[in-house]
Parts: sequence; structure tokens; C-alpha cells
Amino acid sequence: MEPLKGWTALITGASAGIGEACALALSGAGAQLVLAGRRRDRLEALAAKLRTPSHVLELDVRSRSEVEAALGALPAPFAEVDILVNNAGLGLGLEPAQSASLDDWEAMIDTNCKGLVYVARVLLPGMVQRNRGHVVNLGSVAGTFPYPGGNVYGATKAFVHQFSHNLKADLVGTRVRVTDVQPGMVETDFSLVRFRGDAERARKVYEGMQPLSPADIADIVLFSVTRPAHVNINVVEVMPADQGFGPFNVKRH
Ligand code: NDP
Ligand code: 8X3
Repeated sequence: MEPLKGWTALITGASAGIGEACALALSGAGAQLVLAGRRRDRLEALAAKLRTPSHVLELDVRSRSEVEAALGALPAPFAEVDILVNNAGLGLGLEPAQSASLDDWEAMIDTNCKGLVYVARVLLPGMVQRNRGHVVNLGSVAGTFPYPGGNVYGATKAFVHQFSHNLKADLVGTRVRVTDVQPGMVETDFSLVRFRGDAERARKVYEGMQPLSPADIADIVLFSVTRPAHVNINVVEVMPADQGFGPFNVKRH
């Protein structure tokens, strides 16, 4: 069965992790794809594995001019994007706010917030005009639950949550849907990026527990976009069975 046959999906951050898994899942369901990210070689390798047509788009979502130019000039067969998986994002560092790098904070805001809205803003008019579309934003449990060192990363994901709800408010009455998927721990390159290539530190994040896999998240994205047109899944919060909520931290004197 190919429930997404005739649909075009654009995935940001398709070169790794959750984005790559979403590409495999949506292509498996029949969608043709625009695969966006900075690492062209990885996008091309993924394109070669897909069973549906795809278009590789080398794109840094932090650049508003690049996003506007690239998405405004998609080749005709891919120009009408029905599904946006707004997934490109990153966490950088885990230092407390008073010593964290302001450059890292800016990179997270530029990617997770500004990049996400640039892409959405360019694609939304076409979706509304055609009265057909779905924006899936990758939030995080970090947008709801604080943890030490989560400071700006968590704040960017709180932004994603509220932006998703406000998008939904604007789109009421159209057949353009919005879903905020908020995962807990998923084993990808996320921690490797967060710890600047320190593979041992990244490995330890998932040690002795079973994290979610990128395919688990892709499954949720596929489920969300294949509901009947009148059904909008607003938010999905998902954690590994092995993850829970931290207690309040109290400093006793
Ligand atoms: P990965 O590091 O494996 O993948 C991140 C993807 O984002 C890569 O494809 C990368 O592509 C892309 N990306 C990063 N910066 C940019 C940019 N400036 N322009 C374009 N693409 C960019 O991490 P995940 O798959 O885990 O992360 C995907 C999303 O899921 C993120 O938004 C993350 O915050 C979120 N998330 C992850 C969780 C986890 O535990 N892993 C939990 C909750 C949410 P390239 O480098 O080629 O540009
Ligand atoms: C990424 C998961 O828990 O490291 O969003 O913030 S976490």
C-alpha cells in the first residue's frame, strides 16, 4: 500500500538520524522527496537507496536568502511540497548558562528556531493555496522539561512547540495540518554533535539503556501524515521506556 503516492515531502536534515529515517519511511509509503541538508554526499547516498524519485538540495537552513532562493527554485516535479518535515536541528554543549558559549547559543537559535521558520514560511503559501499540506516540526521533551545544561537548547524546542500551536491556530479551516513531534532520547549523531565529536562521551549518553531509534520517530511521523485529512495530531511526546523525569534539584545548605 502506498498512502503517500502523489505526495511530495521535503525533509530538512535528511543527511542523518531522524531525518534520514523519515526519508526512508515516507519514500516507503510512496512519497517523492526533497532531501535537504548541508552534506550533499550523504544526501546523494540516501537518494540512491530510495524507491521513489528524489531531489537533493544542499542547504544551510540558517541562511534566509539560501532557503528562499533554493525553495523558490525547486525543479517542477518537486515544486509543490505537500509535507514538510522540519527536522534540521542540533544541541551544542551542556555547560551551565553562566559559562556556556554564546556562539553555541546563537547556532542553536539560528538553526532550531530561525531556520525552522524560514523553511515553513516559504512553503506555507503553496500549501494553503492548494489546500493540502502538513508541517511536521521536530520538537523535543527538552522543550517541556528542564535539565541542567539544557538552557538554550530546551528554549529553542519550547519555541518549536508554541510556533507549532500558533501555526495550527492560523491554519484552522484549511486542510494544512501541523504536528509537533517531541522525542526523548533517540540514538543518532545528536550527542556526537553536542559534544563536538567526542565519541566516548556521546556513547555514554545511551549506555546501559535502550534509547529510541530514528525509525521509531519516523514511524510516528508517518502515522501523523497518513491520518484522514480531517484529523490533526497536534503533539506527540515520546520517550524510551527507560527514560523518565528528573526530580527537582534542591541545594541544601
Ligand atoms: P543528527 O545530528 O543525527 O541529525 C541532524 C540533522 O540536522 C543532520 O541531517 C544535519 O545535516 C541537519 N542540520 C543541522 N544543522 C543544519 C543546518 N544548518 N542546515 C541544514 N541541516 C542541518 O540528529 P537527530 O537526527 O537526532 O536530530 C534531528 C532533530 O531531532 C533535531 O531537530 C533535534 O533537535 C531533534 N531531536 C533529537 C533527539 C535525539 O535524542 N536525538 C531528541 C529530540 C529531538 P547536515 O549536517 O548535513 O547539514
Ligand atoms: C534531544 C534530547 O534529552 O538530550 O532533544 O534534550 S535531550
